[in-house]
Amino acid sequence: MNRASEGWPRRAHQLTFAFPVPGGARAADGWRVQWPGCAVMGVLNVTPDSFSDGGRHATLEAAVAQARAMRDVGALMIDVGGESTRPGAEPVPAEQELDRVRPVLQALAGEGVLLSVDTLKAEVAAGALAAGAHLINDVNGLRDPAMIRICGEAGAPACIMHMQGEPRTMQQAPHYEDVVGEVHAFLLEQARAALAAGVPSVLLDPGLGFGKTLAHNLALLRALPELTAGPFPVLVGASRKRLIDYLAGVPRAADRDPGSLALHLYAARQGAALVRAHAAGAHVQALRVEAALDDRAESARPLESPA
Ligand code: 9MG
Repeated sequence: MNRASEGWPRRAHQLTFAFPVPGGARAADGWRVQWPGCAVMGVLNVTPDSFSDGGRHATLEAAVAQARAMRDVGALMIDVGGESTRPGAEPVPAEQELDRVRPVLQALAGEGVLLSVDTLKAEVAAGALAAGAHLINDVNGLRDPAMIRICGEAGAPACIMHMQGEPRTMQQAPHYEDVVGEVHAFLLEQARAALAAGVPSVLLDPGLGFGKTLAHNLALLRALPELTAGPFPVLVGASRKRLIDYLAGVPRAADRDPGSLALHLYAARQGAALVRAHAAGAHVQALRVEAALDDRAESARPLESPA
């Protein structure tokens, strides 16, 4: 068994920012956020057609309340998205996407939580960073050179996700000769390009469900020890995805949190640094319990609190 799947020692992960951020400590090259083991990126969709919440958080107040709740239960960061990337989704104009995310970012600025923005448009990324976002989550993996330039100039980290095709058509006929090799090579190549352009740090993400069949998703999950063995923190996102339906027979997206949690705990054991989840509180709780059990088993240290 490899060390990552043994769960101990849980690796420390870090992201570096060129500007002060919540939870960041001053370092020689910027502000550093560090965490042990696997943390949670909470999903905050501000789209009317979100695949999981049908636009329930469409109003500013509801979105901000949801973000605060995820922060309060221990999510490391909140991922704010103004355009659906579910399979078959149509793109929206940049202006409209930015109009959805900007007020949420402005309302949450200074509220002590890292803010990521899920966008594949450079124009939206620039507007979001100006409005207070700390990190860009690009499902297009920084393929647009303008995206790399904007993150580099702002000194903001980026999450580089692998996607084959585009959301509208990506599930029609995904094809790879070697899904793990191709996805891994793409992520490393994009990471090198980003760092060379001044992006201070990156997260890598195999992009479950983005131009991938069930077999592709499973191959990538089984390759997590290899994907997480490198120097970059790896994010895994399976929350409420169709993959859970294929594995466990759960047709309604809103019913898929238990399966998502099981898959994310597996990913954490394989070395994932972050999981992207709708049910942030359940994930934080489960990851903490598992980490505490690992710690206790391996080091026989007493738990810090007797409760
Ligand atoms: C926006 N979005 C939806 N699913 C995602 C995933 O798996 N990873 C990342 N980085 N973003 C996602």
